[in-house]
Amino acid sequence: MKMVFRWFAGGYDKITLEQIRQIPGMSGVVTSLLDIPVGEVWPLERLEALKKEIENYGLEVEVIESVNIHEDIKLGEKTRDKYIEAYIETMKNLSQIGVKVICYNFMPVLDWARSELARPLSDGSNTMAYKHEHILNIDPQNLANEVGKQSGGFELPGWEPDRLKEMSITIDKYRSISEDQYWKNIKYFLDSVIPYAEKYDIKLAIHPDDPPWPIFNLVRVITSRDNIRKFLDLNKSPYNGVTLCTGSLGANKNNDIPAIIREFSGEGRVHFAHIRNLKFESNKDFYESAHLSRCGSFDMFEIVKAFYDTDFTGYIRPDHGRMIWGETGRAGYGLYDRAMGATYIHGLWEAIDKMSR
Ligand code: CS2
Ligand code: MN
Repeated sequence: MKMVFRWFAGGYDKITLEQIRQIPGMSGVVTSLLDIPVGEVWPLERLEALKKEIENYGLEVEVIESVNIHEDIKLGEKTRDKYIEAYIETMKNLSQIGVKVICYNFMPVLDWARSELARPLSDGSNTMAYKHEHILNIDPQNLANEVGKQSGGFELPGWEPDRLKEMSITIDKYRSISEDQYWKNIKYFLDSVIPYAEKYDIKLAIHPDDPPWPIFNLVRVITSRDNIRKFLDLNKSPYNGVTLCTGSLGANKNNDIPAIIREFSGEGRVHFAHIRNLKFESNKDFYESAHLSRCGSFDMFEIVKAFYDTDFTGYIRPDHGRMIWGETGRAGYGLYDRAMGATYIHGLWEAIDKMSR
């Protein structure tokens, strides 16, 4: 496996490449061009400059998160082909700078949802939290406003302004789309882009829906073992794979994360892993804890061991962390807690590796 760290390029991050290179065992960053509107081609010159900037710090840029999918593709509108063409062109440009994996998601309109971005914990740190009751009783526009207010001025991945602008109109369009139709739209996308993924040698890795159940009556499908199986069977190329995000999938207690990792990583269909822990407060309520098993509800040893035992050769990044030591910044994406998360995962990996020799 290769350990990587999410970094928001183009002045969107206050964490520097100089800081990231000093985290032990970091091979590279996971990044994107946040200013390019969804549906437009990422220009090769911009990507070449980005690669140069990152490589100056001895870091690689082999994983992109995300190249977002235009709503017209998800909705299956007639205009989708033009956006699919742009997607393929972006993949081609990314392949030219040596990108190996693209993480994306297929959630309607919204990406992840939380009810609080900075819940104070008893140790003085703060973290993101999800209260189901709150999400049930708020409309999406108000949630977007709340997220905006709590974000401290940082553009949050998944809550980009161009996504929120026409949110209510887009949400209305989804009302007429059945789950069955949604699966068809996913398949149409996959069958269009996967041949090019093969040609350009870039693996596509869908991110699970977060939380893994419908919110605001919008369909959500990448939510469970069975649905991931269904997704992978839509197009059986090994280039059609998943980003195994423990915190997103694991928010549903019925999802047995180590078993899901063993199954799909064992088949070589997991290309990227997001590793983080959650602490459940009730069935559907949780906060994002520190990475250690003892701090949350997941068995992180079993999670890392499942990757190890299936000879996982993809990329791992520590997912969201808390804000600690007085740090302020983009919710979930501070420096310190994620750096400790990465080191902890390295520690588990080394121990498992040595024990199994
Ligand atoms: C990420 C997602 O910050 C997060 O919650 O895990 O926003 C992720 O980047 C996207 O869903 C991937 O497309
Ligand atoms: Mn994730």
